Amino acid sequence: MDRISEILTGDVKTMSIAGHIKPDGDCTGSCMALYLYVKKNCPWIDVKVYLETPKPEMMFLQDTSEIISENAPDTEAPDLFAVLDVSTRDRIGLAKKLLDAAKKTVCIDHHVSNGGLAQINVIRPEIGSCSEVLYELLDEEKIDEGIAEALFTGIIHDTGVFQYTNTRPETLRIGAALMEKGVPASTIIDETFNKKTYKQNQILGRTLLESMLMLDGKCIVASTTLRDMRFYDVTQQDLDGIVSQMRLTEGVEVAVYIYETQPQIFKVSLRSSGKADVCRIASAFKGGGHVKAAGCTMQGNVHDVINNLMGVISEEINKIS
Ligand SMILES: [Mn+2]
Repeated sequence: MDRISEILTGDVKTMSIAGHIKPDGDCTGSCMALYLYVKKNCPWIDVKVYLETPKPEMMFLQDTSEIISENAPDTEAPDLFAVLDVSTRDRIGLAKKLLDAAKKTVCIDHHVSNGGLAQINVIRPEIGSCSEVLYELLDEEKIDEGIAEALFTGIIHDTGVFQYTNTRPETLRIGAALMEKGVPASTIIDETFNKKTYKQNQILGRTLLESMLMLDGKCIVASTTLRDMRFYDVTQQDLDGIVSQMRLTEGVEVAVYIYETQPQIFKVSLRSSGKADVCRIASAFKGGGHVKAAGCTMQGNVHDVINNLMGVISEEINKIS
């Protein structure tokens, strides 16, 4: 399939759209963009969007109040079912059964691991966000400001505001085209991506303050215990982004952030500045991930966990220096 118009044909009277469970910015953005696009341009189609309640900062997108989060679809199967940003069946959630029931199914995605779960599959692992994959299927002149906002939001979330290595020259050209539709770019970037709650800033500050440089400054380590989390009244989600900030410390090759999920059980987050392979470090403790971002789970007290990690990390750092 090259154009979305190939499937939005006159015989399609009903359509459902779904993203993945725990929808992130790209998932919410791409699902809402397609929903708004069909509503605006295909008045003959009765379209529904199934998605777990998005994060509060995403709710400014047009028509998010129409998202169906609670009730699973009724028995009537739609003519067309589209899944976006979903790499495996079991991540579809509420609307999963429509994949077998719908007359026609399409999957639009960018995950390398997606083997193609629908009848028609547009899977582009070389593209940084599902929202960009979708954009390239849409007719530019049919994109209005609301659709553009949803696509723009999706793109900035999966590319870290055009900053990760998955950002292509074309990503910036698409971003520019969407801005020309009237997208308030800097407001969306601040409100949905940069903004932190006061509590999130407090735990970030405390973690950085108590971080330690080890291995001649090539490794930075910090920890958060359940006690700290209770003190600052934060959840695991509030800890997102801390390890990325630690990684930006000058001279650091590996950043290690550990936080307690249950008494004496720690989630270990590892980031590399480029040369060290943190996936190899995580694998030594039955974890995994990518070369530059990986994780594992370890048991014991904070000091045991850090000691056990340091042996493997110093080996990895010795390899690259
Ligand atoms: Mn995505």
